[in-house]
Amino acid sequence: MRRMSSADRLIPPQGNPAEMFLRHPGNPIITAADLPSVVNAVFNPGATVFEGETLLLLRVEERTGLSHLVVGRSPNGYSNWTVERDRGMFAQTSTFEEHWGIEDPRITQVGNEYLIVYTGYSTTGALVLLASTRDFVHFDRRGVLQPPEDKDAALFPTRFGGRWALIHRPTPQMPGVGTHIWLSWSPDLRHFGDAKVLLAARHGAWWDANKVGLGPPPMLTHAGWLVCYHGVHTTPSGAIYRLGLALLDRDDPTRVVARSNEWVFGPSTHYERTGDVADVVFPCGWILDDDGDTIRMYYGAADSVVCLATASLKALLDHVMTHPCAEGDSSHLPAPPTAPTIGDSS
Ligand code: BMA
Repeated sequence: MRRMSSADRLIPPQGNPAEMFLRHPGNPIITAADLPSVVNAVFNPGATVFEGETLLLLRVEERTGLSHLVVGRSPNGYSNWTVERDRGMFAQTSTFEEHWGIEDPRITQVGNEYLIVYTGYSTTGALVLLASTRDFVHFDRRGVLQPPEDKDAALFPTRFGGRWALIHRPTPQMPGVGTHIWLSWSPDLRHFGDAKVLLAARHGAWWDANKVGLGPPPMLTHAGWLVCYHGVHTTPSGAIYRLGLALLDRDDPTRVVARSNEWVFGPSTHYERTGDVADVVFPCGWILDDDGDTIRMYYGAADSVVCLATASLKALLDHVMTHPCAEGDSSHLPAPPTAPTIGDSS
């Protein structure tokens, strides 16, 4: 048997059957060097199809540390990217909501309108904001959807019984209780309520223990809503951001039909393992190709560059459905409180 050399261990696991997404050989597809002015980093893009092209809303972090959302376009979604430095949403730093920049957009198309749910870095912490546009030139700011501390949010493209559904990720103040993904409802995109935990962080050694958050907006498939989420695994040398899958009922998105056990994509290449924040893959957008099966996932790597990975929708669905959540199964919910032990005086 051939002994494994240290060089072998450095080969990225392309084609590893456990990794369901294949990295584009041209990665990273957009870097700070592709912008006409000097910026620190470009990462965590939202993605959509606009006027027949793939449009990314790129998080561009200036050398002040503040981020804006800048338009990048490609005719085929793989190459020939154009970054329009002056086109996009620029943080309104005179407002408290966007005082320290805007980050991580998720784009949901509803008819001719694009609903952009993004994180505002406010003077009171991260909050969930909504803007809409029809042309990616003019942006109509529609206010705060969730107060701090909350982020990683996106809207579904359809209403359920007349109500909009928002997936989001509030951060509890109490230490040690887990940071879970929630779903809230709204009749008008202004008032939100009827909130429920949708996917809870797991516990202990799990890859998605303690902290999870939504990736791209949910994708409607014949089997239900496909959700890609990140899990944050804490190690002595820092956090590792990896991705997992869940499937929600088509008509009742609060019902989790399936949830993968293993992560399906994680940092392994040099551009994912090294950068401003090491060991991060963070997608905010994905697009189903015209072939009806190829998913193009756009993600930030190491909070520094923009990358692309593809997967087969059929393969993702086959995989997630091997982990069904039985009716009444609450394993995706936070663990119930444990009973106090005898002698516990607290
Ligand atoms: C999350 C978000 C992302 C970032 C990630 C890793 O909380 O702030 O913007 O990519 O952390 O640093």
